[in-house]
Amino acid sequence: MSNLHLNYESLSNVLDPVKKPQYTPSEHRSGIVHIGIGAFHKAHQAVFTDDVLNMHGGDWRITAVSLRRPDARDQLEKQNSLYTVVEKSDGEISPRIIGAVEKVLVCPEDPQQVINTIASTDIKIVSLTITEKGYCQKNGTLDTSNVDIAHDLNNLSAPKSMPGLIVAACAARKQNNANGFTVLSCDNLPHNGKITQNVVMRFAEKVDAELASWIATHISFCSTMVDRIVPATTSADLDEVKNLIGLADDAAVICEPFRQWVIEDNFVAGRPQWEDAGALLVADVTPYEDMKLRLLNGSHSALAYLGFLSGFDFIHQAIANPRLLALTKKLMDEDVTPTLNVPSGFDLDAYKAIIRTRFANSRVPYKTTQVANDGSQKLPQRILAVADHLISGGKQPAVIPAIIAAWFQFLEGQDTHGEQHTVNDPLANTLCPLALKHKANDTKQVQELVAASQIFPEGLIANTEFINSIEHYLAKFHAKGVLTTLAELN
Ligand code: CS2
Repeated sequence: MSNLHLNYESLSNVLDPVKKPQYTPSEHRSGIVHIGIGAFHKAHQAVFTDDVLNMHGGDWRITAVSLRRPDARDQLEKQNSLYTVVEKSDGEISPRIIGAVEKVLVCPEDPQQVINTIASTDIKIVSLTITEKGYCQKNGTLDTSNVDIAHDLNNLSAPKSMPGLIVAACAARKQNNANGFTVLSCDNLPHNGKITQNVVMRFAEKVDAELASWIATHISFCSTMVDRIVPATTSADLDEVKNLIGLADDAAVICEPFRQWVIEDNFVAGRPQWEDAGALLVADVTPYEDMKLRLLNGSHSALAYLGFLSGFDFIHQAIANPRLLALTKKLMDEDVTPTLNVPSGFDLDAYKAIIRTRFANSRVPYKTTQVANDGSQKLPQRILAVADHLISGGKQPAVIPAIIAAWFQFLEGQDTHGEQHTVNDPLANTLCPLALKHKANDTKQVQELVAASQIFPEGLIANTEFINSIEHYLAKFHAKGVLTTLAELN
């Protein structure tokens, strides 16, 4: 087996029947800067864009930016930024080489280069997958107590945050009398375009009122709903890819065949014809966002916490458990469905069933701990918004208190056998010591975590029945474990 890496030179050696770019990547320039080059971007937006390049060509390749680490650049640089995406499900393995990424820039190494790149009029779109916490927001607007924001307000030539980088690039673009661009948020937040606009505008207002007004007239912010299950790549995946393509690829990603992208169509400087690659361009993405965040991501988080506490390492194992499957169905049907505004003609039952089948795909193993990361950033839109909606309409949620109780127990950082696990969450230093300290007092643990997390809407905090129900589950989970408790519930 060759030790040669995938790159422009070795591309012709890629084994059949692996699909390759139908265009010559080096002949196409970047029209997009993408901030946050993780596995998800490589298997989602970059694939849609690669499809468009295959069909129509154009200067729509992607210059990716990493705001933190050099890893993605180091993997891709030696490969001329080519990499493999392998779609996997039972009975299907479909590898293809993606040529849409032109290069990766590492912001901390040369922030000015990144600013100048976005300031160039070649760039029509700046897209984002920076995870929920990358928005530096609180209640939908800029969190000025965030350390990166405080840093950037004083050091705009070397920004660390997304709002800082976009505002610095806009200042350079304005200086050049250049036109505007579109910011396209691709993270799992509701109204992600609006949130991006809010944080960028608040940041700009703090820097310079004239710049803020330039941004208001020249930059558009589009919301999108993105969907594809893309776990972190493992070294076993890389070995498999090497066999499939006949070359080494350190940047390969594995994903499910399913992909969906719903995009608010409000571009000020043009866009690739993503609709030809299957994207849905709409005036308002809200109904799609709500369905996806609450049904898919909400159930994913439920399976992550309850599944992890039941001893399951992977989501496909958790959903194979009849009690966890029953809870997931209850969450979807009884709690989430009444909160949705379903577009006419949309088959919601089929959508829910497909999500459960996707979770069961054991060929794309997704760790419960990966979904469990950053709960304080994910649960507000996935779970708490649903409970708030129901309770403000006078209805108690059927299973949401159990999911919150599982999150609280997860924050203790040790399982029922006393085995330790790491909690990755920006609020871990605040929440984990409290969870552990009050482990033996369920009432106190709930009170303290609800208060300290600052993510519970007022209506939930004030609803005694709801809070009591979280306590009730927590006490049972502590006493009997999750699966025994759920057996009694069903
Ligand atoms: C997951 C998502 O890790 C997580 O929080 O829920 O990454 C999920 O896999 C994607 O949103 C699917 O589109």
